[in-house]
Amino acid sequence: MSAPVAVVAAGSNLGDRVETLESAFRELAALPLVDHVRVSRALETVAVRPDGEDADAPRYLNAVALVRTRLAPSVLLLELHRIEARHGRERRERWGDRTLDLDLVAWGDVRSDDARLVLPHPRAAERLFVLAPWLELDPDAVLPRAGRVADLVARLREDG
Ligand code: PH2
Ligand code: MG
Ligand code: MG
Repeated sequence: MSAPVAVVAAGSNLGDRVETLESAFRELAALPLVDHVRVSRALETVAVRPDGEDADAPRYLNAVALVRTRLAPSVLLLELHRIEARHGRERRERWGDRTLDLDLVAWGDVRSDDARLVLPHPRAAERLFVLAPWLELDPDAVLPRAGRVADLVARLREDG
């Protein structure tokens, strides 16, 4: 049986965003027990803050990687945090500007309500900057708990 697919969303709105995303995905692909990585195109997006879109903030580049891996979700998350740290990620304010954010959006169809790792990512269903690049890589993608990614994208585009 082939290894499960994890969905990793990347975002950067500080520094050399293209170089940061490319190098983060290279590091992801080089992890042990990661067999195969497919990366979407990068989208330029307006920063979302806790109180809505902020057109004055530096814009993000967002992309998604589909990762075939036998790393357990908690181990993969730890590795994502290590890659973020190597790219100078600082955690000061919630949803503040950052050199690199790597979120584990889904790991196979696993559902988890563990405080350290909620799966799927609790806000993924509302985020076009996660769902649109994911859909590009997999037109049949399903976000557990929320439904078909194609339907979620269509709904967000209608509302948006
Ligand atoms: N990530 C956030 C908060 N806001 N906005 C955009 N456009 N892209 C992001 O990746 C993003 C965000 C928290 O992780
Ligand atoms: Mg995030
Ligand atoms: Mg994050």
